[in-house]
Amino acid sequence: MTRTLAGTPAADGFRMPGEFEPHAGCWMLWPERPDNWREAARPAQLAFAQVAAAIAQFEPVSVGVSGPHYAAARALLPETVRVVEMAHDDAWMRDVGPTCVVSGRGVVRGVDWRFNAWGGLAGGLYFPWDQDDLVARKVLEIERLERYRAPLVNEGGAVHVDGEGTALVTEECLLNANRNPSLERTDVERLLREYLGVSQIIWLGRGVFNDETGGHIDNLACFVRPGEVCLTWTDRERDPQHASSLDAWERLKDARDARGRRLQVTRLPMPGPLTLHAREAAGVIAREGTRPRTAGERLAASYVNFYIANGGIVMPLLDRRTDRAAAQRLKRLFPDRRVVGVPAREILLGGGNIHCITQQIPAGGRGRR
Ligand code: KQY
Repeated sequence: MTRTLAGTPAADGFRMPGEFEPHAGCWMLWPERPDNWREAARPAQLAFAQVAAAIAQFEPVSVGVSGPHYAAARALLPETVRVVEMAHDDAWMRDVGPTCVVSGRGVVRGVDWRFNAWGGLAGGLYFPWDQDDLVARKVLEIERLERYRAPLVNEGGAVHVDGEGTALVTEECLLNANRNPSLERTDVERLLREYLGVSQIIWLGRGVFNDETGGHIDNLACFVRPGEVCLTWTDRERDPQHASSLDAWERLKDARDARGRRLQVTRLPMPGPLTLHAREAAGVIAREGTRPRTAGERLAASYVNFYIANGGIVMPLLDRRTDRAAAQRLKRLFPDRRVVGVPAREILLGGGNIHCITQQIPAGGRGRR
């Protein structure tokens, strides 16, 4: 059994590295729920398999799959991908997996946040979520990494860092009463400092319109490198996203990072607007206690929801009208990485995208433990 540590990462000299720092590998989960994924999750499984194959070109990939789905997943995933039997409630490894931190000597440890399915019984997306809440611990056991159990309801998709002391978060998510009702902003900030090893927290307001996570930062904005952020954007002033992106832009332009730098901000135009088609909604089996899927509803589509791999960017393809421009902008932002697009509408239909279904394990140094 890997040890659960009593202290905090910051006190022990650990920090969360930026996603653009080297990885030991990437973890994913297998989509299975017929009340979230249409047609018994088969189209989503094909999309997840393509994401795993794309990332596996750059770094080792492991996928957690429930026992009944193991054989089918193994058959769909490339041989280079490790498939591990692992119970889970849904397939969002970014949120239920560990947020890893590293020390100056290259030791890697994991933070295991409390998970309540993005809002618990007051607006959460399903019940129960107890298997999801065990996933981070299981991944850390398999990776033989020591664990901090953080006293905060949080998800990996709710935080981005620059690896140099700055975190980017949204008020919509982290101050939502359905996560940590007893905590004030200052309490949340203290816990982020302690568990991410950051000293500066940049608060944006609302996330992407109709994002069922309650405004995750990873759909709205991310660090490209220290000092540089990309932000989902629309020029359409009547679009319900416009005001939130404009507010984020203004806050980012006013902000200073932990090293006192101003941020360079690049706008990444959104696809669409995209909406749920009737035949897509009809393929999801409605169940009490899970979020219903309604034809015509706006999808929280964003190109910011990409994964940074070792030497690569794996980005969602969402709209033929805008995919190429988004890929070109990402190529300019990441000139030293190969940009690979994966058709991702099926992932979007489940409520997130490529960043949300992946979680990196940092490379750390030689002494990983
Ligand atoms: O985007 C994410 N990080 C998670 C989305 C959860 C959607 C569940 N239906």
